[in-house]
Amino acid sequence: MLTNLERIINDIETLSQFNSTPGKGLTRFSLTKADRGARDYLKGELKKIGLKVYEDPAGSIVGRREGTDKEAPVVMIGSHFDSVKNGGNFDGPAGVVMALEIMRVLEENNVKTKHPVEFIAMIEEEGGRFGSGVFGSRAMAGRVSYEDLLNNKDADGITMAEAFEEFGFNPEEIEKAKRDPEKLKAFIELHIEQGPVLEKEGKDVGLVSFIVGINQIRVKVKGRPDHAGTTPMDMRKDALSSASEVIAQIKDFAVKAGSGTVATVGTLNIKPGAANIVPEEALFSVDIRSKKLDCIKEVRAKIDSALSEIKRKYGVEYYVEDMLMVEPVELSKEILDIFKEVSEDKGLAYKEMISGAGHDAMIMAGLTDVGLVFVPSKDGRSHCPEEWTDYEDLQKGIELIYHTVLKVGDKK
Ligand code: HGY
Ligand code: MN
Ligand code: MN
Repeated sequence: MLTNLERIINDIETLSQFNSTPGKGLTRFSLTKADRGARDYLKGELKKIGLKVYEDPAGSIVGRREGTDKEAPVVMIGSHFDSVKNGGNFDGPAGVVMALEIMRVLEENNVKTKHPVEFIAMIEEEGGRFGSGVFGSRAMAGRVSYEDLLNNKDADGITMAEAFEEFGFNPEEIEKAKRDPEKLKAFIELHIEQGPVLEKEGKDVGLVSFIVGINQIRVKVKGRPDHAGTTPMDMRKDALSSASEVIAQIKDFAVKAGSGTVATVGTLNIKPGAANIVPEEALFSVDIRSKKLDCIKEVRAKIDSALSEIKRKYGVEYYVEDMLMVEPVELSKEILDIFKEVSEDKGLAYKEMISGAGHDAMIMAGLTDVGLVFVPSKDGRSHCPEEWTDYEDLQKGIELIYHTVLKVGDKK
């Protein structure tokens, strides 16, 4: 192996220290103190390698290594370095450490590639703080506006624009994060599988051919606050009771849509939130995913009609905000074939897979050729403190991508 296992372990373990909830899994929301610590570590490591290091207007960290042809489009490698709340140490950082270690090995071996190679560590992929997922990649795709930064707020009501300014970035420059597709040769990501398949089948790596589409919405049902004791049941506009009638049907909508469609209500907040007040507001999220766009649209349409039904029956109002809509996407067949060729050459057991999780790769596929490699997750667990990937498995995935970069980057 050309990569260094000790460095890989040290990178993951160092990054996991930059955490707002030590002892309760990893929480590293974007543009926070925990972000700052991870960011400084990564920039320091990139500078040690001698790369040109900067942050793009979206706050993603870039480390650029020139190719023999300075004008050639870039091979970009990386992932995200934010996390979910109380998550694990590998979701995102596994791909960031892949890129960091590959940059080190390219330099150590004085490898000359025709194409420049760029390390990228993106922010706010999870949308954990501002509810706007795959943010770093969407900014590169030109799908984030200054207005979005003014509208996206965290739980304390801080807008993304305010957080940008506080962190030292200019939110009004966001649209300059857009990348010219002509200047991109490929984007290659490594990610933990976040499911049980690779471990169960004893495979070293998953080679992703397709990523499901995702529609994430926020729903607000607005009723009327009343006294819980004196208001007769037929005179209430109970936001929670009526929202519950919609939420209770969502599982069925997904099952009936078929094709492995899934739908999840992951958050639910009540206002004003007291035992003796009829709820005025119920705010909940719905995350709808499918490999078929029509199935996503079907579930969404049924949710909309269920909402209009509770309005008719109970006189409540409702508002639906689209937080994310990404279509299902097929990844590059050419890069997939290189992954297979290298896996066979290096004796890696691989499985071609569809990803049920969303990744920056699905956005980057709208800009350039994209490859995505999964490494096994212990017990298939992720988005929880138990998330784990054996370091030797992570190293195998990194080696696969290293040799792929040499081919895609046209090693001289
Ligand atoms: O939600 C996802 O699938 C990813 O973890 N952001
Ligand atoms: Mn995740
Ligand atoms: Mn992730």
